Amino acid sequence: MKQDREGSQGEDGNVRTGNSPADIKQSILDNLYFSQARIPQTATLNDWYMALAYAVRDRMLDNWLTSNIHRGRKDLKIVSYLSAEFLMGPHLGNNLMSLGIREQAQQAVTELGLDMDALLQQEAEPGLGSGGLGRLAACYLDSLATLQVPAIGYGVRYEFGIFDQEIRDGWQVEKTDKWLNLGNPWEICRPEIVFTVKGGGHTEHYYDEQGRFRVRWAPNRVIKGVAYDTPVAGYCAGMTDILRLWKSEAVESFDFQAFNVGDYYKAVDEKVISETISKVLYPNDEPFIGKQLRLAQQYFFVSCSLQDMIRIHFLRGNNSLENFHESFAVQLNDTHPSLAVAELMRLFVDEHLMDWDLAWRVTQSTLSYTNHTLLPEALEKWPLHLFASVLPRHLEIIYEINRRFLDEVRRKYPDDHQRAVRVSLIDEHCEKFVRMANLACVGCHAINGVAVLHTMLLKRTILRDFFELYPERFHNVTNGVTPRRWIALSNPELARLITDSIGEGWIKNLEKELHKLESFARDAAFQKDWQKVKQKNKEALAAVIRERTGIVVDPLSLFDVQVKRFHEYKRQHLNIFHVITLYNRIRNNPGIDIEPRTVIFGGKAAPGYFMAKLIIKLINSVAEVVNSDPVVKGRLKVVFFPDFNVTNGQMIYPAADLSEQISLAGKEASGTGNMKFSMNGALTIGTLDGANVEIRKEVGDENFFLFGLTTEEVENVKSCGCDPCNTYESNTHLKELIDEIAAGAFSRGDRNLFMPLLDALLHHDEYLVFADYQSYVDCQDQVSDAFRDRQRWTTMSILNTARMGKFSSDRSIREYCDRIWQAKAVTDRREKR
Ligand code: NBG
Repeated sequence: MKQDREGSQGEDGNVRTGNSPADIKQSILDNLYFSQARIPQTATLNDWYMALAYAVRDRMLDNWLTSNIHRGRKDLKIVSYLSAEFLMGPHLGNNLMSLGIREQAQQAVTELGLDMDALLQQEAEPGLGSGGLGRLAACYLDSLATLQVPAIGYGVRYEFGIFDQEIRDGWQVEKTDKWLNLGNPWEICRPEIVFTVKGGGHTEHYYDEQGRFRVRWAPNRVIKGVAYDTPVAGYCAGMTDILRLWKSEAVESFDFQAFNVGDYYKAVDEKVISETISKVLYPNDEPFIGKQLRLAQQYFFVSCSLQDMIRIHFLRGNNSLENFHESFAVQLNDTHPSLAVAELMRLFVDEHLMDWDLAWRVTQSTLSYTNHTLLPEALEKWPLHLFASVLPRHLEIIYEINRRFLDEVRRKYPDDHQRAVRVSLIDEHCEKFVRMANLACVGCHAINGVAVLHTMLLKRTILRDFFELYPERFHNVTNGVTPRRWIALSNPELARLITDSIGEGWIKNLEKELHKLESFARDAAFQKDWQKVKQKNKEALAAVIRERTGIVVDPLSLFDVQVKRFHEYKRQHLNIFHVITLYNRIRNNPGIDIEPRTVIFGGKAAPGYFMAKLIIKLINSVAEVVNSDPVVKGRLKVVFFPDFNVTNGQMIYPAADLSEQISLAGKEASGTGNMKFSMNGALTIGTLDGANVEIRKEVGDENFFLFGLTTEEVENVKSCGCDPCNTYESNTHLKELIDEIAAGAFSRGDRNLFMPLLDALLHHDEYLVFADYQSYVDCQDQVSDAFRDRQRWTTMSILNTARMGKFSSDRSIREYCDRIWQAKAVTDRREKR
């Protein structure tokens, strides 16, 4: 073994960080020996994965430490992205790519007799997020690092991330995600970067020796947050940013007083309770659930993060906090971290004795807020009594902010009492609540929506009063996704084809370069290559579908895909109704010539969201019937792909022909899956909702399948109080399929199973599934027609990819930097250690 380890020196002589295959190979062996304490003869696959991961991490450290020097520079603003979720996806493949050592590592691994794919699959996905908002945060970190902007992502190191989804008897079953079980080689624990966080108790008011009014918060518990850093390497950039996640721990492992009197169990209690705070991610995305632990979690990571920023601010040589906003631009990813408004005020005023007015100016200049939802029920508001019991001091601060704010509102609108009631930080309708979006709007200098339509609707609906008060604070920054993970990494064949045609500039400059593909859209040879890539991706997905679900699908059929969280507003049920419609057509006319389709669904439902889970059950029930009915003859298949996550997404997006973006207009803030599909050459069937509007504008109306009511039409339908029963009665195909479900055609005769869903549709149809049904089905027929003409389809597909440059997260981050953060990239030459 010793020989193995010492082996040959790499070409550039630096085994620890050199990039030659020989260096990397040696480094893997060294790490296997010194970090995993294993020799090759006894190493498990996981040992090898860990050894490779450490070898890669070693190569990231040089840039990381250099970047730390930049973060220490007073003249450079650091972007702090505060987010309760970071859905990073597996690191290994992405880091190999960012460092530009994929091929060398491949060679090293092969020489060691290992299989790179198996090693990549060994990595447990860090699922520290539940959907779009968390994944957006991850894309933004990638772009910040690639654009060389000094940044820190701050969040929670959940011990259990988003649950793993299994399907049993057609139902979703949640399994605990144990992503840390086999160790996490990417994080570095910083036991010395630790902060205490108080909770509960009461406040005491007093005057200090200098006669100043002061407030002391006497908490009834204190925990500490320990920093865990994960490096985020920019793509072929000198910058490595940091994801800093906080783990909660007991201040003392044992309560010695309790221990001494013999109550061993009570002594350990404290430790257990403290560690609960960062235990588990709340798996809901849209509807707000007011759980005390969640409030404690939010406060925990906000407080640790702000204390850390203040530490760094002083480390940079500042001696006052007056210019804190020149050190940090802090972005609040939705209202989950909006306690930052009150906490920063508390830290400034109570802990650092700053004058209130100055503290308020600095707080506002530092913070900005992104809204991610238009659903009123998703807006966070905490019951006042609960808030007071966890954060008594913050409630006082919020009252003071509110007093001053409402004075200002009343000065501006002296006779408009109702307006003051609406914008107040406290909802006093019956039970009292603290309104977190209002707190964010008042305490931030910038507020943004995540797509043009979304921002427009924010100004017109849920944030209208704030728009009228502070129009200058409102911005739109349309979301984007990173082309590194979502094209280069997940679709390597397509990436190669693009690079062969237009060079590799697109990877870092999607907006300027990708459109060059347009000139190949009608080129016969290029089209063939393009089709080949898609075909290969579809075959690969078909193999995985077979392995995971047992369902055999035809890779030549149209892959019609809807993957996203399950929610009624996203209308997965509309999609399955279309499937039933196709099925009925086949049964009514068995010889019918229809374009073969494979309809693929994927996504998780919040564990407590009954209706979403019932829709999953319906999809699986329809799948069971359709897939086994001989009359269908392979023309239609339905697949529920279990456990949709980043890893699976990387396989699914590249294999899609058709992207389903069918939310009710006015409900989806932006969507980002829509971008990933289109970049990978899928055509979209979609409503005028979220970023679909902008995608359609970019790719061209003729390359987008549009259907459904517009936001204005939705408002009209809603205000006319139309009865969904009328639509049901008057549309024979719709009536037929609803009656079939009701009769138990997909539930082995059980007429009760889907009743709650059908009742909701027939009596309220909140998300206008019935109203959009016919338009959707007609549009799907156009899709089928278009797909018959492969040449035309391929042209449309190429044009979709070619025109998606705008939706790179690099563009979004540039906009945030210029318009909101006033942050700059590190442009000067790299300083060496
Ligand atoms: C989601 C929206 C999506 C949007 C992402 C990222 C939440 C609360 N909102 O439409 O539903 O794309 O945020 O902005 O997760």
